Amino acid sequence: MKPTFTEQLARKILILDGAMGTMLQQAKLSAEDFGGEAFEGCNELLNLTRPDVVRSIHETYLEAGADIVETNTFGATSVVLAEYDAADRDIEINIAAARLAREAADRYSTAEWPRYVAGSMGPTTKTLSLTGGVTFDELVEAYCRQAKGLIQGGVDVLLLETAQDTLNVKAGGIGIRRAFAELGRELPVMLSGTIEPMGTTLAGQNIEAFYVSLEHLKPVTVGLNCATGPEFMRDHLRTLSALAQCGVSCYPNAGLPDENGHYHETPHGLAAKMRAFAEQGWLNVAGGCCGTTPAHIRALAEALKDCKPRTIQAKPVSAVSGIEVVYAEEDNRPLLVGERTNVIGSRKFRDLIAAGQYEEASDIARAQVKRGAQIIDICLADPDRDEYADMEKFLQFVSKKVKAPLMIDSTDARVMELGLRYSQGKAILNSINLEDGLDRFSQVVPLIHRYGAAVVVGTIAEEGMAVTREKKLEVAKRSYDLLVNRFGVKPQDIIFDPLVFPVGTGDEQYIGSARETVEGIRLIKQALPDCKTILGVSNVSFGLPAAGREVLNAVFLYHTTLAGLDYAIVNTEKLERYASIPEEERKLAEALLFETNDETLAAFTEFYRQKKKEAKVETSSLSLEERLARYVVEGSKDGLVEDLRQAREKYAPLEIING
Ligand code: THG
Repeated sequence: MKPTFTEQLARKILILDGAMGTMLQQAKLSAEDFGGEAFEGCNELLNLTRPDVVRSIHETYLEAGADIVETNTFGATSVVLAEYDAADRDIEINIAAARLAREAADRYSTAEWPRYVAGSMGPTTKTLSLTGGVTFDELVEAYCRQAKGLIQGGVDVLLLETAQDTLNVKAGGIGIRRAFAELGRELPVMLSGTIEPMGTTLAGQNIEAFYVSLEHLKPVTVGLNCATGPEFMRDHLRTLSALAQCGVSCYPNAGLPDENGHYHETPHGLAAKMRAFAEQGWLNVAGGCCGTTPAHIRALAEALKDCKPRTIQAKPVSAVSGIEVVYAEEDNRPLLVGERTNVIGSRKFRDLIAAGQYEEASDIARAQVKRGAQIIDICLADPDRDEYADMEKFLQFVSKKVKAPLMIDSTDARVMELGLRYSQGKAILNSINLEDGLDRFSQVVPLIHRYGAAVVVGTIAEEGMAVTREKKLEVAKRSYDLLVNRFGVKPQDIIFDPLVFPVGTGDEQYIGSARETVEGIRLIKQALPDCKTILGVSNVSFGLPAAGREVLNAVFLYHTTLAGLDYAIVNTEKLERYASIPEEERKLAEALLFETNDETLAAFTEFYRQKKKEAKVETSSLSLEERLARYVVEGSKDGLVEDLRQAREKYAPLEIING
């Protein structure tokens, strides 16, 4: 029996065919061949009007040694066909194209050398992250229809290629799964992205971010095509090969095009460069894109015929992404999550959102990143407002303004889903727990599988919030078992939050809770080493004098980090460095954290009340000139507006600027 595509992929480096477009150009087709002048240039229509031409191109590539031929359907989604007023012919075109390729492949297929058909699915002419002009759901629908046509026409594998925006690919992946469900049949899916000469996709991601953002689609291969010649793909391919938990594909253009759009890489040149990749052990699928011809594919097949296919060496990583990727690793703990884009946690942010000043509100996210935030927590759950509507508006701004991964802080699964539909990257859902039994898990986990995401899991169960270390561990283990074994979540995508309670509110039930949280982290990390941990660090200092809060937060962060903390939600603009905290203050903070009682609380509070008074005296004893200098040197803005007004009365503008 003929081996399946996936079986054959394990046996050899599969040779994918070369360009379709170049070959069609050489066929010197007239407007009539396309079905009239209005359709000239719509290559996909040729599957219906000139099947003989398309078939013979497939055969030429099979003859040259291709294991896989691609259907002539790169632009055969309704979204693209609409440009020729042919949107409603999408299904018909895809079925016909798949049949043509199928017939050709079957004619060449033998027991010793099986041939396969990949259903080509291009990026369309619109991108969700950049151009707009199409909605997420429209793309899902268009890709679903294309996939159904291709599957019905008999392809072996679907190939989402020349991806420039992972949000389009996510929509494509959802459309494909819908097609599988409707047809009751599943095929493997290959993903191939296009990295521009500047080193990223058009939408800004590098190959790592690209992979991390799409891993949830469980592709059979991920790789690179188009854009450039092979040499520019070298570093991206090395990186991808080290990361990917699936096969790796590469089918470059025949070099960079010249000003006339011609490609100059020779068959021999392309084959030699690809062979060098194969010798590094980076390849499972190799072929050609724009400008490549049957001669290129023949040379490639010959050059790779005794190279071994890549085997997966990499361990699964724990990573999230926005436009940029962030790895959660032992050596970069704790990752800092900016807390200020939170309507509950920041009055300033809340007021900006309430005033509809989304641009300014998203500047807060940017400021957090500028001061060290690697991820941005976003909460728009203002009880007086429509969270869904606010989230939708804010995401449109923030997704353009920060490259960092987003953390969607909400209890509403609809709001979480919205967040994922605006993230080209792999976001974090914050959070779920067992408070209402399995309800939250069953609502949110499907989103993780559908869009790709990591998830924060609070140690809260039906009986309430876990306060002791043992209870935190118990709830974490129970959640893990359900999430991993029942819901199919990857351990690397689970981030446990063992909960932080305030130490300064005098609340009896939380006495000793800071130590329990530190030890809870230690126990969870020991028991579930593939999972990560997170804390909302600033919770610990609720209600304390502002000057002391950041010191307490920093000291708590230090101890939780020693215990293994992976992510810390903090105000990165205010975060104190532990090492620069004077010993006296550190001791006051440690006493309050770990020996919480009336005396340690009073000592801490008194110290910072006093300190604040002294600080006030200090600045007001400075002259206007000294204060102005301080704004520049320290970057502080307290009192700046008033002092600038005074300065303007005293000096000409140039004098202020000059000195
Ligand atoms: N775990 C997880 N997510 C969380 C938390 C957590 N998200 C929200 C919160 N806790 C973490 N974020 C904040 C944000 C702000 C503050 C504390 C925690 C804060 N804000 C000032 C206050 O309330 O006093 C507001 C000051 C202002 O208005 O500017 O302290 O634990 N998973």
